[in-house]
Amino acid sequence: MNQQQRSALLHSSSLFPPPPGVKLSYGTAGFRADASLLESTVFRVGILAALRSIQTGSVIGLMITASHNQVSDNGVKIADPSGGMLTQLWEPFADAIANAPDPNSLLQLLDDFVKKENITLEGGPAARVLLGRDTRPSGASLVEAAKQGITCITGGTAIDVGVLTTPQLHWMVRAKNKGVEASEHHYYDQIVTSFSYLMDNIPRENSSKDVNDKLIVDGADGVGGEKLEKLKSSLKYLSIDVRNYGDGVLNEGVGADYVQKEKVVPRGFGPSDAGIRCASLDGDADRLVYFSVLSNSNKIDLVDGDKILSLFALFLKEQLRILDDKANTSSYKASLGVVQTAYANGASTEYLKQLGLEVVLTPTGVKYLHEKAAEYDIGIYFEANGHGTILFSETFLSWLENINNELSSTSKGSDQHKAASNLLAVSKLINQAVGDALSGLLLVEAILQHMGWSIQKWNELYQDLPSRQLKVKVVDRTAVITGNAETVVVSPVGIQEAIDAEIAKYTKGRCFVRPSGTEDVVRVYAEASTQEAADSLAHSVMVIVHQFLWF
Ligand code: G16
Repeated sequence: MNQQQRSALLHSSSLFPPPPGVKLSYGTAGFRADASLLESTVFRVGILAALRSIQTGSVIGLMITASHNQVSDNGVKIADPSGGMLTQLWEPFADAIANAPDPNSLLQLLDDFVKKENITLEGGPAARVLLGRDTRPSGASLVEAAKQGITCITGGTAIDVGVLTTPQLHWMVRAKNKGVEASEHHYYDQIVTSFSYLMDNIPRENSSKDVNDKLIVDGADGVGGEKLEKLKSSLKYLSIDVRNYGDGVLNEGVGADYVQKEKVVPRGFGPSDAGIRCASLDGDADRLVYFSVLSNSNKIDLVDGDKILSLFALFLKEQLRILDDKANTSSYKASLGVVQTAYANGASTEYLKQLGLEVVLTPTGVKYLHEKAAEYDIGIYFEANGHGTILFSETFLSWLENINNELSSTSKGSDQHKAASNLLAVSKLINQAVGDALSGLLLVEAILQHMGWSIQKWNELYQDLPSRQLKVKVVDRTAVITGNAETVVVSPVGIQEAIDAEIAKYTKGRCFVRPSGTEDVVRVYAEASTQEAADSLAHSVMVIVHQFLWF
């Protein structure tokens, strides 16, 4: 690192002192905290993004969002060249620089890292970072801090793409690095075109069945609702009523996280919506759940990420089966795998296994699920909270393109041709970079129309086991260390035995605890044969967590 670069780093970082006594960690999805604590962290993540861009010779993304968290929080995360999450190999360095106490120690860390990673700061490619934010009021000033971080690396360019959903930013990073058009307009163009294509391919006999074109969407008073309100007029065959698209407080009594955890209607919904298909996005539109309002009540029938996954799996499996029936093409046995976390309802995992699918569990966090799903030709991953997508391997996609071309000339319009083109359309509609509520919603809608299914019929695929999730405030959540895809607690010693003894009291009892990576709490998840039992198991385990961790 030359003297000019050192001075620039020392000078700029002195303008962004870290808040005293605060220790931050990159967590499940980047750094998250009260927005007032984040300027220094975001500035430093700007530097990190610039270094990552130089090292990879690619465009990197930096997103300012705290997604489902309350509006006073904010956060920052990096999108790698593929559009996926920052490589986990860089997370310890992200933690180290975020917590460096002063400009000199920050400079020392950067100097060592640049040498260790062979990052060429002079004469190599210049850093290019796409910078997006959600609608949080604190976002604009944090974007300025990020710009300072990016540009204090010599030659670094920050490209401010404004207010976007998190998945849109990830999509743009991926598109830019593939050398294709990458604006927000191109994102809409791609999803609207592939959605229309799937809708046009619907078997006629299904078009007038139980499913209608009306959908009500809760936008969480965030960026997703705002974007969908603009997008909806370009969607043929679908009539969308968007509620909560910006007038109320972000994520307060609204949004996918609220609906999934509380299992009640979000603000602005009520008994008059009973029976209608409804969906809810989270604050930055990377999660999606569906629900229907129960008559004369504020309760809902929740259709969560597990059921979205099951719907996608059924549809894709069917398209592969139809394609497989074709005898006169070079066959390709595509591997289809499903990835879930410990939060997946036990009934969903059993259902997916009964379909003959390979189901794998990973720890919570898209970064883990995505990595696993990428091992298949078609990897479907979903968290119960509605975060997920479908990944297609390059090898499978190029085989599919060839078969589709061949079928288009030999048997255009045949079932096999439609199956091949449906699969291609799904791969273009669904975000290949990260879970995306907008494109996920369009795929759900297209598949329901294909099946001719109402939301009630979809929900009957299997019966969820009753479950309960609780948050427990403790002194230090990092004291909880888990293993085996977060299904057991390794430390503090003795807590797992106490939890197991509690679980043994319940029919179909299952329970686990883990530290949240986005909020300062320990999460408890319990499942049992009745709602009362699930509630009681969750509460008993909450008491155990307090006993072991409130010291
Ligand atoms: C983020 C992650 C998700 C994770 C969620 C909750 O979602 O992207 O993978 O499930 O946090 O994580 P935790 O339980 O560790 O707090 P989002 O929508 O907030 O970005």
